[in-house]
Amino acid sequence: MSSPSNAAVIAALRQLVAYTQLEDGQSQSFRTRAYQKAIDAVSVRSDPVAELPLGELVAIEGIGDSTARKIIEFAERGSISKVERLKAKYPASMLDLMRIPGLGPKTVLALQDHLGVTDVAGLREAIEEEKLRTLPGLGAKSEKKIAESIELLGIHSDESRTPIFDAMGIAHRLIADLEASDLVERIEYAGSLRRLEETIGDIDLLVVSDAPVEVIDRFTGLPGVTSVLGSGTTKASVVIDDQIQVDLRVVDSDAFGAAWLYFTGSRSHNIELRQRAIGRGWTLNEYALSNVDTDETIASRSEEDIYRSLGLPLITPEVREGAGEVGAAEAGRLPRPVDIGDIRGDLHVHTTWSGDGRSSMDDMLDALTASGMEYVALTDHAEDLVMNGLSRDQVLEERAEIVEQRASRPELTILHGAELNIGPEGGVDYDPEFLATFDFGVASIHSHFDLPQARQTDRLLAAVANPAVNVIGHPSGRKIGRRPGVVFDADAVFEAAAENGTAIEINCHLQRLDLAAPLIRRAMDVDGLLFAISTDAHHTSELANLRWGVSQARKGWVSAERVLNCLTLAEFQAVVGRKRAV
Ligand code: DGT
Ligand code: CA
Ligand code: CA
Ligand code: ZN
Repeated sequence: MSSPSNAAVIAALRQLVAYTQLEDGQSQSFRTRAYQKAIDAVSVRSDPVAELPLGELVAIEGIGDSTARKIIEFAERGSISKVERLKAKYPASMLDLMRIPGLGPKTVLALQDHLGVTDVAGLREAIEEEKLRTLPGLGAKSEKKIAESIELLGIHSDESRTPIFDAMGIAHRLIADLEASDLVERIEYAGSLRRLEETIGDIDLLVVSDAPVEVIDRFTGLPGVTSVLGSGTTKASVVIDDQIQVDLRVVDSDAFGAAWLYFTGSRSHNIELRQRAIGRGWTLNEYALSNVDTDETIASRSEEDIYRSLGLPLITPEVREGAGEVGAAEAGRLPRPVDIGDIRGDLHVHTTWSGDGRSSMDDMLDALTASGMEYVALTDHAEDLVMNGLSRDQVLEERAEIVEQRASRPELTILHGAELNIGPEGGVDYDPEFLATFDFGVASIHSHFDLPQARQTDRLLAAVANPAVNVIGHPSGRKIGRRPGVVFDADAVFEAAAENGTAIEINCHLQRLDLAAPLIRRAMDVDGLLFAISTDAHHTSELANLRWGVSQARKGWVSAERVLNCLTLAEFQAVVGRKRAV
């Protein structure tokens, strides 16, 4: 039995954080911070930490003695006894409750203590019976707000879909666990996850293997499997962490392309492809594209082969929505998909200068250089974010460090930027003279999500017109599955952005993916509008999120010419300089 992957260790530590929040009755404590530090530390390592002895584990910076012991426990037993103990006290459905905006650990505990409510169905009932308002610290107003969050987010008791951030984490962990055995020749995810949908019904995995029965055996016995819904000789369905269903199929390597295409969907994209096949006297199914009369296989090994045989270029999974992409591809109107290799800089990055940054500037710059970036805008929070923002004195101190860093890093162009906070009236931090001393500005919404649409629009328009603002960061402020984000007049904001030379961010974090894909497509229709695909990393491990932003850009049919950070350094500097000279 091989030891658990780092992804599995991270998942176990995340669960430990959630249950500890419940135990402590608060979102942050010294213990949760210690676990979080350990998660960060594990997430940047390539060697499996579960194989290390205690002495080597505690020698890793960020992993303390108590957390190291829990990792060892997990490696040896497949679970952490503290989590097992807390699971008996707090049903897993209480973790779902903690994700609802307005419900912190304290309130979730009060729900259990005072009302016996431990899941979303019970919460809905309590709201209907106006019982929520009787809890300490809550009232009729907060009861109403929580009811609205449940409606807006479409949180249902049974048929709930999982936010992509959570589903992607689980999928990667399962893939790592299965790859750790020698049974798997190839493993890929398909379905809505591969299409980068915002929420996922179930995870679909495809495996190529000479030993299908053993693969199924191993899959249904993995840590985290809370029930096995069905299992045969080439496929199985399980539930992971009481949270999401995972379907796994073992397929023939000769038919891999056909299977991957079929199970990636979407259904309507597949229907269009099948109709094209039928038009040529062929059939397309999960095994092959083949000739009906002769039964001869035309293509099946790779998706590319199948598309080519159908007279089409490879259509990237993100756009397979049956929304006109097949016709556009045929007519050559589908843009060449943005590739991660097209990205030359990261324009939204935090360091420990921000109160919530978790990697030093030095570590961040090392990691950016290692990932091949030519330029970066360091954008620590500005003073209006009370806990995390930098005072003017701190800004100047940070600038001095940047000047030093530039001297020793000729290969990387470092801009001193700031992440400004857009206030309720559209104003931002500092004053115009001080703002002009920065090289770059990202402005984003962090509060006042409830204002009416017209005021949100005005707020964004003011930020777009501000000469110190080069990019509007995570424009809606949404968190998928948790917070809906502000509603604004998108056409007005996009047109103003194009006119002012202000780019619109595509935030790479899977909890954000902000702008949403339908809005990106609308923004693509506005001539001259540029996007910024930015990680908003608070730790070096989050720089790898770049791939999700690139994927989101593809989903919005974005071409590289329309991306500010795909421009050469000289072009990029010209665009930034034009805006700041206003
Ligand atoms: P989800 O799981 O609800 O987030 O969405 P999908 O798209 O992952 O749907 P799922 O898991 O039911 O099926 C995965 C893909 O497999 C789906 O996008 C298309 C394909 N597929 C599955 N069953 C059928 C079917 O009965 N007919 C067709 N045409 N395609 C199917
Ligand atoms: Ca699925
Ligand atoms: Ca499925
Ligand atoms: Zn940020």
